[in-house]
Amino acid sequence: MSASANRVTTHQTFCRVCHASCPIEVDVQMGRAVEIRGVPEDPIFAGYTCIKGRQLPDQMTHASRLRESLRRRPDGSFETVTSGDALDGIAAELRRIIDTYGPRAVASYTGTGGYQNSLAVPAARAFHQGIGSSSFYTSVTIDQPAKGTAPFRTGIWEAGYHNFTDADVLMAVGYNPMVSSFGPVGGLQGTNPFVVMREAKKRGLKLIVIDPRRTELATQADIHLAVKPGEDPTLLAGITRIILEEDLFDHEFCDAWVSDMDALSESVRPYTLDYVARRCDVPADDIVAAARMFAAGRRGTVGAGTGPNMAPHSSLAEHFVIVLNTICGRVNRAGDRVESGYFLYPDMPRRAQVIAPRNPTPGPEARVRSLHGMRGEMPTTTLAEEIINPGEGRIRALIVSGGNPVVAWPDQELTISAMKDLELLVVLDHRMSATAEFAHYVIAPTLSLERADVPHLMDRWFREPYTNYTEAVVPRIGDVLNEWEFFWEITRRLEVPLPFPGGPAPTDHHPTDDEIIELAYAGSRMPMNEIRQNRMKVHPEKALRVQPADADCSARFTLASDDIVSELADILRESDSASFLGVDGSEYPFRLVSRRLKHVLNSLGTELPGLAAKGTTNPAYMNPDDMAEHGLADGDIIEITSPRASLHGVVEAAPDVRRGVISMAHSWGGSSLTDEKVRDIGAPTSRLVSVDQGYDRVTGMVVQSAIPVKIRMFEAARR
Ligand SMILES: Nc1nc2c(c(=O)[nH]1)N[C@H]1C(S)=C(S)[C@@H](COP(=O)(O)OP(=O)(O)OC[C@H]3O[C@@H](n4cnc5c(=O)[nH]c(N)nc54)[C@H](O)[C@@H]3O)O[C@H]1N2
Ligand SMILES: Nc1nc2c(c(=O)[nH]1)N[C@H]1C(S)=C(S)[C@@H](COP(=O)(O)OP(=O)(O)OC[C@H]3O[C@@H](n4cnc5c(=O)[nH]c(N)nc54)[C@H](O)[C@@H]3O)O[C@H]1N2
Ligand code: SF4
Ligand SMILES: [Mo]
Repeated sequence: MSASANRVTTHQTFCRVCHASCPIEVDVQMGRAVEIRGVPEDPIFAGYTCIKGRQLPDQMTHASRLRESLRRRPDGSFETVTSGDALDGIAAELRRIIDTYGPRAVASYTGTGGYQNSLAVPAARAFHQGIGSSSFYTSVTIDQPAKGTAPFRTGIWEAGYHNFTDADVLMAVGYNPMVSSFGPVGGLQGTNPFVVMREAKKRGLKLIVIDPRRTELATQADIHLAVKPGEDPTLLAGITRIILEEDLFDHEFCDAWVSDMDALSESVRPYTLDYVARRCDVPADDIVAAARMFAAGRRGTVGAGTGPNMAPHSSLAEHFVIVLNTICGRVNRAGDRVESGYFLYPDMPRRAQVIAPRNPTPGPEARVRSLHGMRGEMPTTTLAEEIINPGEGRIRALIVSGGNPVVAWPDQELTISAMKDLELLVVLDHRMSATAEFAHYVIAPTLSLERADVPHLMDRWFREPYTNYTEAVVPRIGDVLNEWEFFWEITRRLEVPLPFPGGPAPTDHHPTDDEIIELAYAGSRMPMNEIRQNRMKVHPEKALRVQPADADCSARFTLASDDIVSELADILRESDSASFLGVDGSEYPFRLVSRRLKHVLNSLGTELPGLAAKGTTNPAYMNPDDMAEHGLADGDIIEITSPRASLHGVVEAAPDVRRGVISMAHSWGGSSLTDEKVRDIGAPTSRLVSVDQGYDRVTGMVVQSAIPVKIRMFEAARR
């Protein structure tokens, strides 16, 4: 071996384990990533990385990584196949299914793994366009779908709400960027969150956190409201009432832009301080203090995360986020600077005016619960039934791109039945996931360092107008395909186009990642060749500026439409959040809430020793007083029962969790419904979730947090 082959070269790229896109430097030796570091000179990340990103070299070469595709044999076992043979077999099956049942029978689901690749969602969308199937699904509709629908119901402020950077108050409802790197627009995003929050506090930011857990974010809060899970709509309606009653809202803005202030006041009138404090189990004085603190800020927003978006009445929770930001006038005005660059998308007007309310779910009708598609996709909460329920339009083939339905979709038992019922299940995953076990084909994908990419999610969330780009920094290991290549190869075989915004993918040659990026992000505000030359760069001179309203703009916000008013009345009739599922809350004294863990990304992580060292189960975190009352100690296994099903959890004491709550991460465990290996692989909280008992009428979102549960000792830890 020559000395030059052994040479270490260093490449700048960015991490794509999660959406945060932290810049990293990778040392490469003999075609392998051998070490990674943060980039201290990056203008917004300043060297930040997390434990997951630091495992990238191991992830690329670990024994668990699939380097070849797999095909199921008639006896149920898997054999390795070349990607070419797998693609031929899959295309033939898809042709048969389309010819027999029509294109709607072919569905795809892009999950969190796919979302970290800037081409996976555009390629899946293009595939559906190419074959003429509306059955396009992603994890967004089991995440926070109301974020996409609530604004259409009220009307949208075209210039957006205030930025985090110059906020003097922030109200964070059920999100925890210190662990998740996630924050809603206007909230703290995952770019170096600890330092950014410390500096914001230093410049005087007031922080209000609403969370049943005293989270890493809540420890920094000026006011922490440890709300009962599932009661955010009540709490936010109560805060709205105080702000209206004490006359703390922005009259000038509301007079100009809100059509129904009286109806709004009327709709929250029953949400009195006493009622709200009792129902949410939060001290009345703290609620008043939070309302006043928020209203007193000049700049800054309320935002909600997965907590309220997965709890009962999720659309209403997002609705009140908009209400509070609107009545307090926390909108960007003419001349204001928009903090993110939106460089990867076509330039859009940003006027200081309202876009009129419209139907939030204009898509095709699902075959269950009268739900409809939204933002170009269908609701994933219906997909298992779309597969199982007979009749015209039934889904027969499913392509899972970087997702893990068996542990992530609501109702695990139903999901497994659906996986078994499919005539064709293709899973693109670099691991033998719980879902891949059921596949007819498992396609081995490229991993991040083997792909070119742009930070397509963070582009709208970065705290600065910042751009980055990466080419592939290591050669591919094995016979692997980028997600877009899978769809390209399939459409070529089906002889249909793969149409991107910039035109169909070429078929006269094998395109490069960069060619497809050009097509998928065609018409971007910053041309792609310029983005490629602007890595880790802030462009203050290119920040978006808000323009004045059109003189003839007559659109106004509607903050208390009839359906909102009637849902607010429903809550008053429900005795507590369990009523939303049609069950008696007293039978289920605990609420199981979702959370994220630093060392995993949903189901991804513990196959790598560096992450497994931090824990191999998703503990059932409980308040020590609840544990004492139930005679429980750390390491005991409890049975947790919801109205739908039971699962096992390994108890761990957590004083930061309020009483009556079990805080447990999702997407753990395997395909067993009985959790024999709970200490080694955890158990999926999705098993406890029903798809049809308690669902949001607009989005179809189900109750994945604040799940009513009861517990009993199952097996004491060996002591
Ligand atoms: N009860 C309950 N249910 C929930 C939630 C909850 O909080 N509680 N959370 C919901 C939310 S927010 C989400 S987003 C969903 C998550 O739902 P999913 O996205 O379906 O689940 P993940 O476990 O994230 O699956 C991602 C898969 O992508 C694979 N992967 C990683 N990198 C790559 C890659 O580069 N290419 C490919 N092809 N694959 C890759 C991983 O190995 C993993 O198997 O679950 C939802 N379900
Ligand atoms: N390390 C790591 N990072 C991740 C992920 C991961 O698995 N690990 N997953 C990624 C994904 S898919 C997503 S969608 C984002 C999510 O990002 P976040 O929304 O920030 O998710 P969490 O950190 O779970 O924060 C949710 C918070 O809501 C609280 N909560 C639960 N129920 C309720 C409720 O009824 N009301 C209120 N007010 N609060 C409630 C929980 O206690 C928790 O602190 O994170 C992403 N980032
Ligand atoms: S926060 Fe996300 S992008 Fe950043 S290093 Fe961790 S996993 Fe990678
Ligand atoms: Mo998510």
